[in-house]
Amino acid sequence: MSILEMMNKETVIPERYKTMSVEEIEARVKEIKEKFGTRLYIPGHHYQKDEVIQFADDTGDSLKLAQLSANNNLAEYIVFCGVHFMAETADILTNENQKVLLPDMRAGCSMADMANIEQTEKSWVKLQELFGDTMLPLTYVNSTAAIKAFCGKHEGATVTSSNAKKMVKWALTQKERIFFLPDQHLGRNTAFDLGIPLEAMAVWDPDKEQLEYDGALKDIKVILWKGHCSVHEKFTVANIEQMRNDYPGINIIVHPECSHEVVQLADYAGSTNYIIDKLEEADPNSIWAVGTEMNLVKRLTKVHSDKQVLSLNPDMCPCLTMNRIDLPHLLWSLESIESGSPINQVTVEKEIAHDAVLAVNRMLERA
Ligand code: CIZ
Ligand code: SF4
Repeated sequence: MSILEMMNKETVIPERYKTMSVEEIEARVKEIKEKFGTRLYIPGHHYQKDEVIQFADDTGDSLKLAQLSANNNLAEYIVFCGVHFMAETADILTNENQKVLLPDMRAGCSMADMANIEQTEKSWVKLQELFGDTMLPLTYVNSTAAIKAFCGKHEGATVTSSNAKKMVKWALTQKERIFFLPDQHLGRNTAFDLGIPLEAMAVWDPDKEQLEYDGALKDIKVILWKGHCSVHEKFTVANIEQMRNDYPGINIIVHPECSHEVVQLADYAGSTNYIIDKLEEADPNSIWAVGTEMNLVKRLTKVHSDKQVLSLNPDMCPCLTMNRIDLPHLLWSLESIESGSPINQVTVEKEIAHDAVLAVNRMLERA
């Protein structure tokens, strides 16, 4: 579902949640959590605000949270503090008796919205005219359930930023080339890490229905969908140069959703879990510039008070859609469960879920 579709579907949060004090909201959230006990499960993504994370039963990346939700047979209600595609994955992996709720339906992901299923199907037909049956589709988990289902149907799989390398390697044992959606940067950075030269990568522009590439088609190993994360694209080479100039000896660590140039200049690149672990292991007094979503960077700064942890871009804003989930929306969601009429339930159509599971399972079997 695109952000626009979600907004149209959305019911608006009642005014009274906006007038309650933080203390009142926190007290009610605690009360409902206690009342429901194990019947309620609140997973919180690393990019969520602290005001919400404090109530999370578990924190993690999208895949870990979806798996924890699926393994949690006691939870009747899963209030997913993250964005829409994560709640969809949780719904796909959980059983029919479990309801997945997203506290604010406007919490989408602009990257996931860059690949809709109609364009993807159309693009596939065009690309098959060029490449025949030589492509395997892979999609980053940051994509709609329909795109995951598309990959499932065409023998492909999902990937996360933690297992992308393994999955791309596997995909290239299945077919001559991969079609990687929707994040060109994760696709490019991963393939490059595996030794595939930039010259063997083409970018598919779904709006112009054009392949951006200078060379011979037969040499293309990776076809990258022209999508990106609007948060991570704001980390630049100039930011890195500035940091190295201002803080000699600084360590630069970035997420692979950043551009290839930024990843190449950084000292380390990896998923949210990788970044968290790397800072955990770091020497006291070391200095770090982190290129990922601000809520996580702020949390790392707080947790590692013995180190200096900065945002790679000092003018960075948090991911706006992640930030849609706040205390009032969390309480609204919990009270709707308490009243017996849960709102903002995320449900993936059966047929889509069936094919999407194929793509997710191909990843889980290998990574
Ligand atoms: O998959 C996730 O949770 C995201 C969005 C990033 C990561 O690196 O964990
Ligand atoms: Fe999507 Fe980027 Fe926000 Fe992650 S940080 S949810 S990829 S827009």
